Amino acid sequence: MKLAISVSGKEKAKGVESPYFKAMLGAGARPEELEVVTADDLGKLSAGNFEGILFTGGADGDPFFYDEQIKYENVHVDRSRDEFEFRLLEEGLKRGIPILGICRGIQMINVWFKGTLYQDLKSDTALERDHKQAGSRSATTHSVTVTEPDSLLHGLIQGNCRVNSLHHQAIKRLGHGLKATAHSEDELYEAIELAEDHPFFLAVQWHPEELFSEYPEQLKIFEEFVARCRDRAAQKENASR
Ligand SMILES: [Mn+2]
Repeated sequence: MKLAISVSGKEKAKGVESPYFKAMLGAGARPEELEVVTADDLGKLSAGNFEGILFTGGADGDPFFYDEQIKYENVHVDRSRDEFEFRLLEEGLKRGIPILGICRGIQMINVWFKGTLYQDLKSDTALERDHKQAGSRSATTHSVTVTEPDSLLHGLIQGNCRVNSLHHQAIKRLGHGLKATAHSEDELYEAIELAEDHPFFLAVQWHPEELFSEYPEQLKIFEEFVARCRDRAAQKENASR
């Protein structure tokens, strides 16, 4: 089994100390099953080489992709990473590869499905809560309610859970072909899934990789993802016999 973890260059430098890497190990993946990839791999990478793709946090998606100019000074983009991840996502969808998105991941997936983003929650909304919490990344600062009973997330987290919040952007208009499966108290989209069937397709706005060691329901997200990746690897193995 080979699983791609798409990260920023900064995250890649952390190597096995990356919380994303640790979360996948915590969920039962072996180190040799994980491949950390960045935009530098565009061109030599095919999603077909993987049984799963994890899109992680990082820079803001370029508003260019939802037909806007950058409106604020605190919007920092990385267009080459956007292009790289769109390519991976498109192929992953076509091939039915399990996909998990985190933070930037949920945002870039929504943009790929022709959705839009709030470029900066403080400037674009009147929300009282600051979704970019100060202090520890593993502190939980708001709750999330699973609002769609017919969803993958409902099988993992029934009702609601406490999450961390490390984002200044968020989904504004939901993309076509997606369904929202969880919301914050102040009505932001905090989780999305594909409207149609897929082996595993989930993206969340919070950072479960900072919470999994303390909160079992957050670990379940990674365990379910790894299990579906293993299913896919087994199917491929059978097909090649
Ligand atoms: Mn939040």
